[in-house]
Amino acid sequence: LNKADVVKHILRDREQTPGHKGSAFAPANIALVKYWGKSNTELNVPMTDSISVSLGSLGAQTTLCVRDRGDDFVMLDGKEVSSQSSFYQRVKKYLDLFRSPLSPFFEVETCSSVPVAAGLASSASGFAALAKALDDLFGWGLDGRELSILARLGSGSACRSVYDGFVWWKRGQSMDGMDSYAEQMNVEWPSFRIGLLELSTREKAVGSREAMQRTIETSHLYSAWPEQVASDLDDLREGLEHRDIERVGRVAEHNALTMHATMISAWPPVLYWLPESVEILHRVWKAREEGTPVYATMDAGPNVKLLFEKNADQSVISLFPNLKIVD
Ligand code: 2P0
Repeated sequence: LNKADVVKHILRDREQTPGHKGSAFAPANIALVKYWGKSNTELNVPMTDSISVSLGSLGAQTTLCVRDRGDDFVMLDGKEVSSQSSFYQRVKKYLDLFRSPLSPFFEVETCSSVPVAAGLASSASGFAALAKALDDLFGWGLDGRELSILARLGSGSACRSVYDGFVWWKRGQSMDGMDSYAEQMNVEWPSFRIGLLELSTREKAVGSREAMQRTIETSHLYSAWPEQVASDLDDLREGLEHRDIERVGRVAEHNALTMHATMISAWPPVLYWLPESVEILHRVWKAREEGTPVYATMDAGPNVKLLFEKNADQSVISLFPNLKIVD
């Protein structure tokens, strides 16, 4: 089964005539229990479940309409994206799944409020917003499960960006990935805070797609990863139910460091950290020793994200003056 079969299956009884315009917003997300490794690289079906938190108003706003000739036209933050760029190619390849004689080409305009330098995957909010904008353009009326599956075909983590709040992506069991989608968790925690520390604007050396594949193929530590994730998922779910920042922070930080340990043990090694990343980790641990419940998580880049509660925000800001708190 390939992506086109999945799309055909989801859209089998749906409208093919596009409307004038579709638009949608999707938030970025940060995983607290990470997704690292696929059981199906074509369909982005993950080896394990993962849990994330969406970033409110930080994300992608996308508007879409049909063009009847030429080629796809892509704008990002008000600028035309070159058809030579990998960004354009990735969008085009995704749109290939939705073409018909009534919609041969598309015009896509995306505005991203995700700070580029903060190391937040723009592909997650980008593909979630694109899937939702397509749904709006064609008037399909897809439900969350279907939107999540379509977003996953663009980028794995995008399937979590279909929702706000805390989100659980179930890896599923079936070969075609039809049961691999995200759902919103029933957790209200308005005082939970995420802080972003921007370290580097440099392009990452290895993309996460290649890095996770390399980890699976070459790291002996990878066999321990699914086990760690299974116990972290239970631990995190309970921590979230009790809004227990010490438990949620501990699980998230431990899970992130285990993911990095696993990829560092790949060959060639995948080490996203810069000296500043390590320095910040030490500062986080010192802050905890001195009584501030603040925790760190890191993704496929050198930047560090902090997790804490609202009542700690003054002390966290005084320790990390450059922190951008997500609202
Ligand atoms: C996550 N990351 O759970 C993990 C943690 C990065 C580190 O999902 O190949 O862009 O498109 O499925 O989703 C980044 O990987 O990869 C990611 P693809 P994706 O957020």
